[in-house]
Amino acid sequence: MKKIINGYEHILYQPLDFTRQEVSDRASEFHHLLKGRRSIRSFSDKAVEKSVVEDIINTAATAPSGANKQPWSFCAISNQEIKKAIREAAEQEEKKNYHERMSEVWLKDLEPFATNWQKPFLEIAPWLIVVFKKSYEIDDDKQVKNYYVNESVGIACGILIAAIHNAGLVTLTHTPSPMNFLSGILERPSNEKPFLLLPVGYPEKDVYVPNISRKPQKEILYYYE
Ligand code: IYR
Repeated sequence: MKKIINGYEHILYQPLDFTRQEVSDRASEFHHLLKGRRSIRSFSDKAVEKSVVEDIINTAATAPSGANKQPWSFCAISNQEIKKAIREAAEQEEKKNYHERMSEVWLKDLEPFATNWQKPFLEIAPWLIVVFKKSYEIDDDKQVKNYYVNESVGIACGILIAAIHNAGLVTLTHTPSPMNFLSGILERPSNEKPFLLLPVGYPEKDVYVPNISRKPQKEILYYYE
């Protein structure tokens, strides 16, 4: 079934046809699944198949985006030398962050997470996914701006993180700061800026995570019925 609207072809949307019970069960089950997600900083070097990484990234790329411009690129890195170069560059910046650039308040806020400038997971995790945002496209040497780039790429990253967890893998939303070094190491074009770095793999055996909780519903959900 096709229609021309505004001069453009439209196709009939096929909605998922669940019963009320299925809707209710699926909503609850998905919440239960994602409730178990945790940011993990200690990885096993256990391999993850390339096809899995591909499925996860293709899932992220289903995200809605401003005018469907899909203003993202995903770099999937398993090459050991490149991972090492990324670790070294990230640690160089993080060392400055922890020792010079971060405020006392910030360092205090991070204490529960037991973080520091060292990032061994960048070499140990079997894959690093670096998400780049494209503020503009280069068309015949002209710059054409994209829309709602941060929102679009942020949504894609959210879906990426959900897909990683759904597959039984773990990740960390890592933003070494500044992270321009990623453009150089990965030789990305000038219209791409690094947005997020996610190590992907299995957790190290017996990994501990901070005993922190999510805000109660009454602090985040306001009904207007
Ligand atoms: N980028 C640093 C510091 C850091 C900052 C925040 I906000 C965190 O939630 C966690 C870490 C690092 O990766 O260690």
